[in-house]
Amino acid sequence: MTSHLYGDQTPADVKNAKGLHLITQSTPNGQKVQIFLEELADVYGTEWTTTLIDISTNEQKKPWFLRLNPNGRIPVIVDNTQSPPHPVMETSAELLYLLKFDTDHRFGFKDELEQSELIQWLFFWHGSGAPYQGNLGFFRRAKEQSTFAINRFRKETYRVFGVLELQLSGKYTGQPKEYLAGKGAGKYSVADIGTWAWVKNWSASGYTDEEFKEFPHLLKWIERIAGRAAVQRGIGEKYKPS
Ligand SMILES: N[C@@H](CCC(=O)N[C@@H](CS)C(=O)NCC(=O)O)C(=O)O
Repeated sequence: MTSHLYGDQTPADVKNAKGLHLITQSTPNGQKVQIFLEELADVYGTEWTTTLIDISTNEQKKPWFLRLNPNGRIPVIVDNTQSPPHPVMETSAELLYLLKFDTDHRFGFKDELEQSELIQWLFFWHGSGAPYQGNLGFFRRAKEQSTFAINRFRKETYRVFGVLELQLSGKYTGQPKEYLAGKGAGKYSVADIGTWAWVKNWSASGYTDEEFKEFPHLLKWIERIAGRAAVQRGIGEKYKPS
């Protein structure tokens, strides 16, 4: 146990966790990590414990949380098998950290060029997808409505969806893909997990069926991934507040 990581105010289930511990709420960012842990459980029997918090109460801004993630945002994982325990913030960094448990490279690649593709798509969504779609939601829900801001983020998010469609359709590469990264048709990886958790909410983000008709490959990709048992568990009841 380290003195700086856990304090008097740290909830007991966080402080007493022995192995991998996830602190989350089932938002798109939380779901990325929830889904990957569920996938790891199916293949390797990976175990972890979970603390659900309610970000509307600003629990994530309290000192006990900031000790683990100074950015004050969920999700966070703490690997208590390390000495001292190792906290990981930022969802894409968390997915990459958890790849160490994927010893058979089921959700990542041994080949360094394929892994480079995975990292490109993971970063693409982290830097160019989540912030746009997240801000679109923020401004759509805001009491003070700004048409300028809504239009900006609506347009950019739609453009980014179009980039995913381009990659999956193979329009310029001649290689249609089932998944974002990997040779040939690609392989389901953490790049898809990180992206899917957000993109699946396109309708709730205010896009119409008509607009999404432009993205047939993206729609099939959303369905393909939604069909996985681990994905359904990762967004399911287990992560809803009791
Ligand atoms: N870039 C961060 C974003 C995390 C993030 O924005 N989490 C949201 C929930 S989806 C959050 O904690 N919001 C609460 C807050 O901003 O206080 C990541 O990928 O981990």
